Formats: sequence, C-alpha cells, structure tokens
Amino acid sequence: MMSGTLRTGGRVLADALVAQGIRHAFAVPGESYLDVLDGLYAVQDRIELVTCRFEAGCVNMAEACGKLTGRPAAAFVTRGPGACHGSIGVHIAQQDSTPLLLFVGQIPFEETDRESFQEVDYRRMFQPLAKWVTQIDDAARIPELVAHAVDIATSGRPGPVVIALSEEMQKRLVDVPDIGPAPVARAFPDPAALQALAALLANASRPLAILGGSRWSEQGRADIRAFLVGHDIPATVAFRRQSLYDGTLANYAGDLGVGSDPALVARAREADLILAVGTRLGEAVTQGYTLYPATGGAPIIHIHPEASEIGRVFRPALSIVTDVNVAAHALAALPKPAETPWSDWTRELRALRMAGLIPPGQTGPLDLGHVMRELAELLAPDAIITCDAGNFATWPPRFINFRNAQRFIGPTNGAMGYAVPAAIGAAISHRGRQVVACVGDGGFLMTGQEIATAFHHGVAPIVLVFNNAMYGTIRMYQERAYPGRVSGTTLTNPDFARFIEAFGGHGETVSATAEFAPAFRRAVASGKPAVIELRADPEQITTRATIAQLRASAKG
Ligand SMILES: Cc1ncc(C[n+]2csc(CCOP(=O)(O)OP(=O)(O)O)c2C)c(N)n1
Ligand SMILES: [Mg+2]
Repeated sequence: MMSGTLRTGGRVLADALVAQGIRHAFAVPGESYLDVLDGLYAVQDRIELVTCRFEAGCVNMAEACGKLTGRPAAAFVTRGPGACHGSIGVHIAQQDSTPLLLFVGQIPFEETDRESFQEVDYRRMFQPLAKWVTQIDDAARIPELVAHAVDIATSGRPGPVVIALSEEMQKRLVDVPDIGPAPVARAFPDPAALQALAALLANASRPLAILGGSRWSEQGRADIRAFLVGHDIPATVAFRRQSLYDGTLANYAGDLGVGSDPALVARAREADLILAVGTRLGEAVTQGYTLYPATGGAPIIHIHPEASEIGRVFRPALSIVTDVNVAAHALAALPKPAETPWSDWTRELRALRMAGLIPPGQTGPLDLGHVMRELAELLAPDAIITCDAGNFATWPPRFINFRNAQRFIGPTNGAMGYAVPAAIGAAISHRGRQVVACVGDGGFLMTGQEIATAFHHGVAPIVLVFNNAMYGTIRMYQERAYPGRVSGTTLTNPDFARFIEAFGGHGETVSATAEFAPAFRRAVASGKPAVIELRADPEQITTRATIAQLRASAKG
C-alpha cells in the first residue's frame, strides 16, 4: 500500500497478513473483529478465509497448516469464550514447536479493567501457553507487530504468537506502509563443532539418530537423508514426527515415543552415540526421561535451534545451536567415511522394524494390524495423514512405513480432537492431495462436527474412526492400576456412517478385515468427505495387549 492512503486498522491487518505471505485465515467470527473481517473481504483473492464451526477446530486447522508448511497460518477467534475454546491449539503449537498466529478480537480499549463483557487480559491468559503475547492498541503499529509476530513464530524454536486486537483500534484510519517478510535469522553451526561431531562418530560402534522438531524444509529432509544413508546410521523419529524421514529406507528403524516398539526402545538404550537432530529430548521421546542417564551415559550430540533446550535434562557431549535445515546441509557435506563399522547394527534395527510390521494376529473379526498394512498400500504416494490422540493412534505408525512424500502429523502434546480439523486444514492448504484422518470414537465426537467446514470449503478428507466404544487409553491405565474396576471410560456412540451421511458425505462401516480395502476405495471414489467406521474389538486395547493380558499382569 502506497503512503498517503488512509486505511482502517482492520484493512491494515489484512494487508499485513498478505505482505507476510499468509494465505489462509481460519475463523469463527465475533463482533469483536468486524473490521478485520471487512479487511479480509477486501483481500479475499489473496487470503482464503475459512469459516469454522468451533474455535478448537479453527486453531487446530491453522496449526496443521503451520506444521505442514513451516509458515504460520492465521486463526481468528472472538474475545473471552472464543479465546478459551481456541486455547488448545495454542498449547499444541507450543509443545509441537509449530509457527502459528492467533488473533483475538478484544474489548474496546476504554473499557479495560472493568471486567466488561467478555473481557480477558490475554497477556496473562496465554503467558504460559504461547511463545509471545501482545495486544495492538495503535493501528499504525499493526505492520510492525505482525511482522515481529511472524519472526518470533518462525525463528529459533518455532511456536505460537497470540495477538489481541482492541476493538476501536481496528476502526481507526491510519496512513502506514506495509512491511514484508524478512529472511528469518538462522544460526549456523560452528565448523569446530562439526569436526567434533565427526570425531565422536568415528569412535562410535552403535550410533543412533533421533529426528524431530519443526520447520524442516524439503531440502533439509533430503540433506539429512543423504547424511544418514551415506553414513548408514539408523534413523528414528521422535513421537509423531514420522513426516521427517522416508520409512521405506533401509536405515529407518521406527519411532521413539508413546507406544513404540519395546524391542527398539531396548536397543536404543544400547546406542553408544546419540545424534538428536532438531528434537527436544522430551518426556515422550526419552520414555519418561529414562532412555539415557542424565549424565555419564553414552555421548549425546544435541542439535537444536534453541540453546535453552539443549542440556535441559540430558547433558550433551556436544551441543550445536543451529537451524535444522542448516544442520542437515552441513551434515550432508561431511565426507563419507571409508567404512561404517556400525552397519550390522543398522541392519539389525531395520530387521526389527520390518519384523514389527507383520501383524501378530488379534482377537475379533477386524484385525487392525492387517487393516493398517492394507492402508499402507491404498494411500496415495503423497497422502497427508493426520492423527488424533488415543490408543488407536499407535496402529498406523506401528504398521506403516510412511513414504518420502507422505506426511503423517499428529499432536505431540496428546490433544484429542486434533485429527479431523487438522485434516481439513491440510486439505484446504494442500488442495489436490489425498488427506486421511485417523481418530478414535472419543476424539471424533470432540471436533468431528468440523466436517461441516470441509463441505463448506469443498474439500474431501477421509476420516477413519477407530470405534472401541471407550476412552481406550484411560481404560488401559485403569486396567493396569485398578484391574476390572471400569470407571468413567465406556462410551455410547452414534452410527458414524449415518453421521457423515447427514452432512451429505460418504459413510462406511467396517466390521471385518476383508471389508476395509473395498470400503476405502469406495470412499476415495465418492470424492466426498467420508467417514469409515472401524468396529474395533474393545478387547484389543493396544497393538500389543488385550484387556485380559493387562489384568493378568496387573494382578501378577
Ligand atoms: C483434549 C483431551 N482430553 C482428554 C485427554 C485424556 N485422554 C487421552 S487418550 C483418551 C481416550 C481417547 O479415546 P478415543 O479417542 O476413543 O481413542 P482410544 O484410546 O479409545 O483408541 C483420553 C480421554 C486428552 N489427551 N486430550
Ligand atoms: Mg475409543
């Protein structure tokens, strides 16, 4: 926008998003930000405004967009109630290190601190949930503060920024230039540290890589792959970070997180060099901080964009503060070693992974292990798979080696209600890609109604509802701690196929293994948003245990 042009704050904000390259805004409207909605009306050819049904869904859609692209999407919610509903997406973005902008319409500035209608102090409310919280009270500062918010969301350890927009500020007419994106400052590794890394590797006989974190670029993924394949180092991914590595490669060893293969976890404890790239060494990855001793164990090389994450629990032998993609580039440039004495170890871990893919057989007519093996064959080569939180969520990563162009994403903070909105956000921001959501019967009825947003915006995700008629994860803990005393964890469900049919979508109910593949093909062919209900045997409480087995071991 040229200077000399007066614009409302609402319009300046919409233009600021355009200037920052933001292409998607997910919103549940409120009278607290009418002027921004009007600004978005003016830029509708450049920003797709997605009208959502629930703020938790709305912010999750934006979070999924940010997770997949590495750039923040914008979410808009109204003050008070809207901000409270939307806060779960901020928590996900914080724990998952996802760039995100959440805008909250604020009360008129002159009413501050009267506890006026829906008044909340967002700086205090979001302080422990967000990377940064601000409030814009001067329309002339919108371009500056939005640019700064994007820089914060995307730099160092990425995360969510919450921006409250006071009401009358949005109406004010100002003459202010737009501010475009700046290249994000990237930290580069010290060449001496890379030498030290190579020296530690030269002394290793059982190295193990753990990949995690966010904002990996295509080039970064290719570079880390070239390094790990070139050095034949076994690659694992952190909890729900399957998107970072091609599972079909001969050095992919599986995931370290919740529900991981105990055999892999046992072998990971025997590694004599840990190369953690981009990941936090957080609770899920480290099996409740037990995977390695905090000090005095095998050397840990920790590469992370934020210095304060390194050595937080596990004291590293070598720490490198750098952008993940820069790190990958530098690692790919290391000379290939003449020999890789750990190659037998790498083959052994891969063999474990491949053995784990064979469904062991389970009780009941619907064998989810076999269903997942079939799903692996049925998914488009570049499908995006979104996952919710629950015990069902351990079936896909256990039985599918996701391919290079496929993307498997889920909330590493364990938030139920993520998968359906994430699938819709993914489908809207990646039109033409196949999108499949995996969700439990519990999680589906938290945000499954967002499927209406898919219809409204013309996208057609396929939702697999794993129905075991319970909050299975909690039942699992219950059976371990209080065997046989089922309390508060059983569910009564609707007919999920008819649920989606009421919206005009395609519904399928699958009760036996052989029914799955034809049902999935019909769902794809329908071209409509689809729900495939998988009537899982409740007795098969995890991929590895039945309820009877849990009870037996709890009593034993
Ligand atoms: C928003 C939210 N609420 C509650 C929980 C606690 N919780 C974790 S898993 C789970 C049960 C999930 O049930 P379902 O979606 O049916 O999956 P299942 O475990 O049965 O496979 C619950 C209640 C959570 N993680 N997130
Ligand atoms: Mg369930």
